[in-house]
Amino acid sequence: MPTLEFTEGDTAEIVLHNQLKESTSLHWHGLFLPNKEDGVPFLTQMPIEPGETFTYRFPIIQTGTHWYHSHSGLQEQIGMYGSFIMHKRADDKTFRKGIDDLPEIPIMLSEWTNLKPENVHRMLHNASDWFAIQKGATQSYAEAIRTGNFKTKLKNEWKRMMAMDVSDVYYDKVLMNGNHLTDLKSIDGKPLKAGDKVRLRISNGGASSYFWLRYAGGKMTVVASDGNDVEPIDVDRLIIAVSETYDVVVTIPEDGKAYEFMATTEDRTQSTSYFIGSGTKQYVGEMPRLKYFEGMKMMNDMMKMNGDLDDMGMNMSLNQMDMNVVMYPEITGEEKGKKAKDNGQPMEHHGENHKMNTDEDPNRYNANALSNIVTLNYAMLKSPHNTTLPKDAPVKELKFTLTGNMNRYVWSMDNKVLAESDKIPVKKGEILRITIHNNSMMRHPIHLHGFDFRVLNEHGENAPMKNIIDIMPMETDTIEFLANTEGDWFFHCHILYHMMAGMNRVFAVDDYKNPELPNKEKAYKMLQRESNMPHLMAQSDFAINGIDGEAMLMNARYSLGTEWRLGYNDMHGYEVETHLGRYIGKMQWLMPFIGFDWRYRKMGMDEHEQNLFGQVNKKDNRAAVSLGVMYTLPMLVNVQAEVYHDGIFRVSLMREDIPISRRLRAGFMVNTDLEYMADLRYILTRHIGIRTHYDSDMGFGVGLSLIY
Ligand SMILES: [Cu+2]
Repeated sequence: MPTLEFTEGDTAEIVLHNQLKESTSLHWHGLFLPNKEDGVPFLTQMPIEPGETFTYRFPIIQTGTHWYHSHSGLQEQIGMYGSFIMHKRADDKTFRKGIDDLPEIPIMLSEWTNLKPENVHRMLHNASDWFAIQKGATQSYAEAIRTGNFKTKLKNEWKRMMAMDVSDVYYDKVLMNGNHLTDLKSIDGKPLKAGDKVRLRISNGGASSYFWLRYAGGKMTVVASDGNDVEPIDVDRLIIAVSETYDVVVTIPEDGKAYEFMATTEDRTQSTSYFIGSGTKQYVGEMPRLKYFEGMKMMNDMMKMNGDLDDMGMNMSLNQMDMNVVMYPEITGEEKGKKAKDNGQPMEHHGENHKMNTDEDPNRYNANALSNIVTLNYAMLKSPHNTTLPKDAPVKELKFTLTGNMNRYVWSMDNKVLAESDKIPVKKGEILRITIHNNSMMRHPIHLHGFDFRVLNEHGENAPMKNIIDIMPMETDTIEFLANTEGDWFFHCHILYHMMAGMNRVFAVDDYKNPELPNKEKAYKMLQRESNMPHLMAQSDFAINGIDGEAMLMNARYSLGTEWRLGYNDMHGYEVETHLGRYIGKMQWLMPFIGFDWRYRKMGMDEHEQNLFGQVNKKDNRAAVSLGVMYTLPMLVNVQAEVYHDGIFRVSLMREDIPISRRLRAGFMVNTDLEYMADLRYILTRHIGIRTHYDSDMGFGVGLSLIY
């Protein structure tokens, strides 16, 4: 979408004609505006239906680099975003000569997947490991054994973790302003030459990707974040969180060369570049592959058996301690056994000296202490102005813990999704001081609509102003802002798939009468429903000895699933089991359920089998209702205990998807009916695998396994 440019004092009037076949909206990210212009369907306006026209009109009362995007469904993933730049007036007393008058270029970072975003969303909820296969990040047992990390992998599964990555989704391409590679030889018709400085106004419009930003022509100077000026600071690299903006000044050192400005996804699988200047291309170099097993060791140390994280007394905050440095070869050295190879990158050779760090080193996660590479963090951001809030305003203190689990892809605050939480009432004129602690295994970029907040750091009165704060696992950060504009303001994780999973809250500042929203209560219910939609998963085998499979419909708490085992004759039998369960607790290891079983099988002489408890199990023709409970044990083994209305009791143990190698998965099941099953599945594509299994009822089988 186009870059929109304004100057402070303008009135923005933006007319949106919806020519899509679905409803839409536009949110003005980081802007101060009346609540009814904020563009969140069911919270600040009704969805703009196909064929409708909606006019957004608001005064421009701030400056800086911002952006805008659809706030409807998953439209942000497929390209509905653009830069939104507000310039200072020439007489602005904050105008910075040498910065605000530089030639500039807006850069919109984005990512592209060939999959429909609805499928990405579904696959994340279904714990599909297809993205890990594409990234080469399966972290299988074979790989663990080959690299001497077998114990690490065992401990990881003992602590009930699945293979982790720094990001969830594999993307086919990442882009700057819609292009993979761009030459920037001139700005506004003026050719760039040695000594010229260029201001890059960078917004991360990615739905779930963080990007590392690096420049081949020396240090970059960060001059603003989230549209707010900061004291210029020179860095070698910075990570830009989902939806953050940074203004970065780069210098062209020599004529006849084009210097690469590169954005690399945090998982380092994709990158995109601008070449600034004209002539021979000067490359900044690819970032080395992450050391996943080092990351796994680190997570094993942090993870307690109950699923909480233990920061081991490090009081982490403001991105200063990045646990992920253990995975960065450029900081902590090449993987054991591998020699650091010279790839002509003078910037990235400092790690080797630091291999000897012991576990007690207080700086063992401090990238800036471990190497000569200067990485930006929030402690380094300082506002050029006094940003303190009125001393006499009442203060309301709030605390949020970011919670969730990877296995079921549930993301919440205080273990409640939006569908389980009311709006948080705030009085106009109150200061909200919010402390956020991340007790989940992923980082979350938390965004506040309608206001900038102070990020409390060591700069006191000059604390920087932002509207996004990225919070890494185990970090605790405090922000504060003056709630002086009435309305319902969204507060949420900006990773699109986390937001859609329910990691959201709403601050209701006073009782705002919104003309765009005649029935606020009903609209809020719709918003709650939209962020907790059920997901379908289905899988079935078509083997030589029968068909077995399952289908499941799940949301944040509930799961409705049906399993079937259908033989090709009466002797093998037919069996269908249906369960409706509710997951309990943050980690969702416990699920009580009610069930219904139906089975039919001919045993030949009408003989009945006894189970482990001596109960006779009439298998031939049985319909039974059950009550049961499923629990995930260490090693990700599920134990399921079920009692049927006729008194029959059954306990089963099962494990699915043991990652043997990159594409090979194993599973097993045993139960007290003396049934057992073992299987191996080789994953060919996202939907197709080959599966072989041995089943006590149906015998040996091999066939195709289809997954949706
Ligand atoms: Cu998140």
